[in-house]
Amino acid sequence: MPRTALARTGIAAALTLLAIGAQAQTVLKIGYTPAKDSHYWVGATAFCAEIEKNTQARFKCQQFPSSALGGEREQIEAVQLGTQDLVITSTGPVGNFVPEVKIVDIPFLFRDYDHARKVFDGPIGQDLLTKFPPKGMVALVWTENGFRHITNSKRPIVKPDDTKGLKVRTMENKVHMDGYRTFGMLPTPMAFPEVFTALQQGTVDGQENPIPVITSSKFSQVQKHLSLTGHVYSPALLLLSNTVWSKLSEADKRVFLDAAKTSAAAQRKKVDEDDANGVALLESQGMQVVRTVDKAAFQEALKPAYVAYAKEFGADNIKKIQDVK
Ligand code: EAX
Repeated sequence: MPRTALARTGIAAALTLLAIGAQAQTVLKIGYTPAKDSHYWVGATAFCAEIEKNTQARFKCQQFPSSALGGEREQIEAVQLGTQDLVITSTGPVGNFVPEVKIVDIPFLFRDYDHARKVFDGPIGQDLLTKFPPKGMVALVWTENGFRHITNSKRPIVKPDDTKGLKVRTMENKVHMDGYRTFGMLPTPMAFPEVFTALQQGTVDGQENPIPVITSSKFSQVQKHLSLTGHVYSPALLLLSNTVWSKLSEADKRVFLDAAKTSAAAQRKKVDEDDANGVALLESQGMQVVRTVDKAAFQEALKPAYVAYAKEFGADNIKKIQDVK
């Protein structure tokens, strides 16, 4: 073969390889409500790095932090439809899609991080993950938002009575709202993208979220008081559209599930770090922090709600979660 022809063949072959490479690369859209550098971003970044590395870059991600793809309910709907590939979401709106999940949103159900992580990584949590595929989504892993605390612009909160009459933004979550009403507060459900402005304009007096959300959302700019109520554990999930999952090879499915585990570990680590450092940071930004909250009084106030929870979810099922050591 003459030299130029040989060169041409070589170039053509290289171009074909490039084309195959380009064709075979799938870019997955992953969204979440917290900002870049938040715990969700850490989780997403770890997941994306793992799948890219372990599929020889046949898969990579494009990240959409800061609610760029909407609130959590909207993003879950998009994942269900397959117009969005992945979402990391709190369980806030999840019970409206997969009712079995609602039980984990009961306030004061989990003693501490250890307890919660054990439940979600154990049989109870893993069984809940199996409820998602019939709803059009694969729940790859339980990850974490953190224990939620109340912030507000009016006064320090030590006991339930201090919340009386406060308009507090909550997630669109009936289990939370029913519980919080027993504290005395007026729960106002609202999608996350609206929260900062609502706090700024005084449409609501307060909100409740874990430290990593309070710091990454800069709520200290619009809230004076932080009470470390830890009134509910807020789990999170990494959800993948069935549309993507059903096209994956068995080997790629394994890669995605392993990547999800790595991601959850990284996200939980970031929650730990933010919980350890975030409160002092918020103080330095001008927030007044109540560290000693009368948790027993909050639990006492919650008793009527627990009667209703037991009716709805079964006292046995609640006890099964509480009994995990
Ligand atoms: O998942 O809506 C909320 O308050 C959530 O905690 C936030 O979107 C992160």
